[in-house]
This record gives sequence, C-alpha cells and structure tokens, in this order.
Amino acid sequence: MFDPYNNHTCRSIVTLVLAILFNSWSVQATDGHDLWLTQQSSTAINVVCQARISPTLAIAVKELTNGWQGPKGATMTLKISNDNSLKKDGFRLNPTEVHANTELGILYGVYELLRRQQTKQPVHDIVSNPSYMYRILNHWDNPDGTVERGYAGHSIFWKGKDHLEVTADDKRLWRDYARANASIGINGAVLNNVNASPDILSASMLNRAAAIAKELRPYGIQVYLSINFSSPVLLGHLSTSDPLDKNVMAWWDTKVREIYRLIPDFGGFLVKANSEGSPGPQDYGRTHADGANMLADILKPYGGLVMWRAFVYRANDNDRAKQAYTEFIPLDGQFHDNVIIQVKNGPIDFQPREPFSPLFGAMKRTPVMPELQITQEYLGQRHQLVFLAPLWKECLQSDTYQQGPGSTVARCTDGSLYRHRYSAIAGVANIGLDQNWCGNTFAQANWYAFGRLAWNDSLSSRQIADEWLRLTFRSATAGFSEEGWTKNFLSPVRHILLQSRESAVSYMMPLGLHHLFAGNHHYGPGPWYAPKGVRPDWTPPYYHQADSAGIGFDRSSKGSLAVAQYHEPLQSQFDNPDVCPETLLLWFHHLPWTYRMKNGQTLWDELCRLYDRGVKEIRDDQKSWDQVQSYIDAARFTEVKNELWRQEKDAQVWKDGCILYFQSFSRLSLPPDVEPPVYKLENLMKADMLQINNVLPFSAEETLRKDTNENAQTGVPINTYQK
Ligand code: GCW
Repeated sequence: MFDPYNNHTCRSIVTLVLAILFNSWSVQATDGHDLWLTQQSSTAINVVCQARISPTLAIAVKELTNGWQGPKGATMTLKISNDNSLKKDGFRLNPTEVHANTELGILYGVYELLRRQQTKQPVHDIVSNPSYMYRILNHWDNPDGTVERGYAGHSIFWKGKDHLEVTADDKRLWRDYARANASIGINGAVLNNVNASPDILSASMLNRAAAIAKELRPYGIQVYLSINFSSPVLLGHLSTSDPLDKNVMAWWDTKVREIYRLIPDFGGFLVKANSEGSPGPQDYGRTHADGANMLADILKPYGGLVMWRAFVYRANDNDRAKQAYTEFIPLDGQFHDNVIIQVKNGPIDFQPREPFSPLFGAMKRTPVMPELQITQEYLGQRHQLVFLAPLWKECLQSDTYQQGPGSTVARCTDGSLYRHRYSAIAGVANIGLDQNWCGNTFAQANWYAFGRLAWNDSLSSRQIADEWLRLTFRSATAGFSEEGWTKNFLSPVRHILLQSRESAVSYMMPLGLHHLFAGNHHYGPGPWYAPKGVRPDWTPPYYHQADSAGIGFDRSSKGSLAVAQYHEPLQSQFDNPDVCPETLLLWFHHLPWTYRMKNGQTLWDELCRLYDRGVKEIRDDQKSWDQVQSYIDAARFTEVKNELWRQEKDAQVWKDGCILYFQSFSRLSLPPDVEPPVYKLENLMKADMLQINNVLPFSAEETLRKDTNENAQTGVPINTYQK
C-alpha cells in the first residue's frame, strides 16, 4: 500500500524546530483571528467628532484612536456633510478630515485611512464611493450548525434548534465578524443557506437572527434570510404555497411583519426556487416573476429586497449552460423594482474557469447582481492555496458588448450602464468557527478580496494582494527593513497568490474543461465518474464529452447553440475555434485530439503540457515559500507549507487521473517533456481524494489544529492510494 500523503521525514522536523527558534526572535506569532486587522501599535491622536455620538461613530472614534499611525498628536475631524459627489456609503478623506453623508460613510472612511497608513499609501484628497450599493455575504449555514460547502468549521450563527440562547461569546464573535466586514465595506449578510430550512422563519430562530442583527447593526451590516418557498405549507401548515393564493400572501404578510418587528432594518429575502429540487412558484404553474413579485410587494413598505437566484437547470436538458438564460430572459421587465436577480459568475457553477454568464447585460430591465463564491468548493476547498481575485476580475472585466464595447459585467451590474434603483453583489462566504475563520490563512485573502472588489470593482488583483499581504503579515515583522521585507517576502508571496488560480486551472481543468469532479464532494478528479442512476448533468462525461474523435462540449452553432446567447462579436468569436480564446476552447467546442493550437502543438500535447505545468508551478511555489520562512511565524509558515505539500500531491493526482483517462480515448503518447504519471488510472478511479488520511508531514505544535468540519457531507478520513 502506498500512501503519498504520509511521508514523514525527520529532516522536516529538524527544519521546523530550527525555524521556530529562529522565528521566535523576530516574528510575532498570531492565531489568525485578527485577519487583516493586525496592526499592533498606534500613536496619539485627537479626534474631533460631533457631540452626539452614535454606536457607529463611537466605533469610528475608537478605531481611529487605536489604529492611528500618522503624526503624533495630530487632530482628525470626523464630519457628517451634505456632499452631492458622495453616494450613500461614500466618503471624502484628507490628512485632517473624514467627511461623509452618513455615519457609516465616516466609519468606512476611517477604515480606509487606517488601511492607507498601514499599507504606505498616500492620504491626500480622496473621494471614494462604493461600486455596488449592496455588498453582501451569503452564508450557506444550516440551522443545525453545519455549513454547506463550508471548510472552516461549523456555523458562527447557528448551533441547532436546542441551542438558541445567545451567549456573551456569540456576541463577541459576531462583533468581530461585523468589524472585519465593515473594515472592507461589506454591508449585508444572509444568515442561512439558500437550501433553506423552513425553520429559519420560526419565532425562536427569528429571535436569534434579531440578536445577530443587533450586534451587526453598529457596523452597518444588514441581515437577510434565505427562505424556503414552501414555508407556508411546511411551517404555516397551509394547503398550498401558491404565490397567487390569498391565504399564502396573508401568511407571508404576517411573517414579514413579525420579522420587521424584531429587526426593523431587515434587508430582505434571498430565494433559491425551482432549482436542484427546491420548491418554487413553478410547482403551482406560476413563473419566477410571480413568486418574486409576491414577496417583493410584501417587503416593499419596509424597504426590503428580494434577491431571486437564477441558478436553475433541469435534468436531461441538452445543455445545462443555457438554461438560466432561457428561463429568465423572457421574464425581463416583469419583475417589480425591489427584485434583483442573483446570477452566478459563470453559466454552470463556480468552476475554476467559465465564460461569464450570458445573463449579464442581457437582462436590461431588471437589476442583476453577480454571485461569486468565496468558499473554494471547486478550487481545493481548505486544502489548496488559490487566490480568487483574478477569477472574479476576469468575470467583472469581461465585455458583454450589450451596450456597445466597454459593457463589462461590472458596468452592467454596478449601476453605471443600467440605471436601476439598486445594485448589488454577493459572495458565498468561507467563514466558520475555526480560530482563523477560513480554515487556512490564505483563504482569508479571498474574503478580503471580495469585500474590496465589491467596494471598488476596478481594483486590480495585484493591488488587493499587496494590501492583504501587508495588512496580514507586515506588523508581525516590524524588525525587518521595508526593503528586505518587500523584496524577500511581499514579492515572492504576491507571485504565488497571483499565479495560483491559473495553476489550479492548469492542473484541474485547462482549456475550458469543466466539472470533472468525482462525486458530490467537488474535490478530487473524476472525469470517469458516471454511476448508474445519477443525472447525466451531475457527471463529468456530460461536460467533457471525450471520445475517440476528440474532447469538449460543442456549444457552437453546430452543437447546443449556447454561443447564440452571447452578443456579437462574442457570438462569432466563441463559435469559431480559430478565434475562440483558447482558455475556453473546450467549453465551446468538441475538437479532434490532433487539432492544431495557435502555438502549433496538437490539442492533446497542449492539454498534457498544461496539466504538467500546473503541477510544476505548485512545486515552484513550494520552493518560494521555503525561502520566506524567516519572515513569518512558525505556525503560519508550517500551515502553508503543509498546504502546498498537499496541493502538489493533489495536483499530481489531478494531472495523472485526467491525462490517463483522456489517453484511453486519444490513444496518443505523452509529449516527451511531460513528466510521466506516477499513479495508475485503475487505482485513482478507486480512490477518493478527499478521503485521504489528513496526516501532514510537517508539524509545529501550533499548527496541530482540529479539522472541525472537514467536510460536512463526506468527512470520514481514510487512507487509500496506490501507485
Ligand atoms: O454548486 C452547487 C453546490 C450546492 C449549492 C448549489 C447552489 C447551496 O454544490 O451545494 O447549494 O450550487 O448554489 O444552490
């Protein structure tokens, strides 16, 4: 029996002991709970603020006093203004004043000021307005405390129906959470899973939601709930949940009144309806618009919103990628003005790479909000280092051409092209009860990146990476010169971050391949995975379509015609393999194994090389990481070293599994410069990559943490892998 994950060496232990000794002189350790709010010293400051101090302003004053890094004894004025150039949460900032039209704007201005001080950016006359009005985290947290696709422990909000009392620890944690969010401009949280339990609307759960809202409120975080469309039947014991039924409307009306009595600034509902088996208006012959409008009308007097998800697809349709567009475009114009359609970045499902969803820009008379996924469901979960800003930027910057060139997804959704009343963006959170919130240190960067992009969708990935690295790591290394730290830590680690998403695409699903996962855990490779009785669109062969002739899903005009959902010139570009971006080639085309790529290689050779490159890039990251050891505390150094070690093994498994499986169709040999596989296909097909013994080779006492919620669905670690 060979176990690639259990290769301990004494050498690593010695290295570590040395590292711990060395680091203890110069670098302060942290358990990661402070996230990017790690600044440790401040200088004296006088804060001048209006006499009536609200809880929000009190926080602003406290943050400024505790975090000021400017000239000692300086005076800073916080002032509510009436400035037409500022949007609701926007602010104006100069070295002596923060102005905003709202108290929350002042708080955001203070966080920006402190961030600039810490990241060595100038503070001259700055005007900052958020790109999106609503910047919301979606928590897929269940009332029983588990988190769907959560890899960082149990829910921070829920512990089960029998544990609804609110403790002092709960409140502290919620405040910490709110503070972290406010510091990056997030202003909303959906407290429960879109696969919603009707119980969430029970009186006792609503009481807890109200207690959460109370802690979040001073930080400007509004709470929202996901609802189960069948709640009138399941919770209210009515005979129907038909949205046009009078009793159903009355039930919702009473429920909404109850909610607003408890939470006067409640944000509204998020709804997953008629999707993956969830109930919805179509169960009663009604449309998505009927369902959404009924709820919207009831919420409207209170200022509440309905965020209605477009993540819909039916079994046995000829192309899942087309379905959201097919169902929602005919409804454009029918939604009431407090409904926003929430659309995942790609047409399928948070894959390592997808084209943007064709709904962006195409729904012109309805506000559409992007849904991004911060939790790395399809990108290595808690075990792999993948910085997601480049993935999100790729989507936000994509030109839809819907209003001529420059109609990017960002501009189609942030209110700059279509002037709807509301604009919003959502990120599926990666937060749990783990001490460092996210399961691993680098996953925190994705939470940070989401908030920063929601505030300013024109920030670059590099800018965000730089900020996060400085905020997270610099204060612990005060003993190192700026120059040395930048050269020896910031720059190599920034490279790891910025490269990481493309590496993951390479070792998992290059050239537009997608959904090659084995089973429902969405972790390891399974291009072969197609058990009898499972819906075809829940199995990889549906997506890769490999056969002796070639590989890829034909969505061209000769195939499923999904290309027709894109505006020209994209439609023609995607339709023609010669001009289709190669990164999306097999998303749109089924091509022969010997198809010539732009660089003259055959498709088969190129595929093999990309898989190989992905693995090699992780090895490079490992080397770079080893070099930064003296700039980081032993615990976090070891944690990331372990993570990269596992990631390299995982990448190898992905590469070998996919290449060997596809080779059974192509019957071609590997190009000579590609490292031969180390595993046998038959063994990989038997193994389940998530169910690997989670013993890691490097251990520092500080990193021996419990995997509290290793994976709520599939968890039991066992040990299998044979070469
Ligand atoms: O990607 C799929 C996930 C489901 C999720 C669903 C959705 C919450 O595998 O776990 O359910 O998407 O977004 O609704």
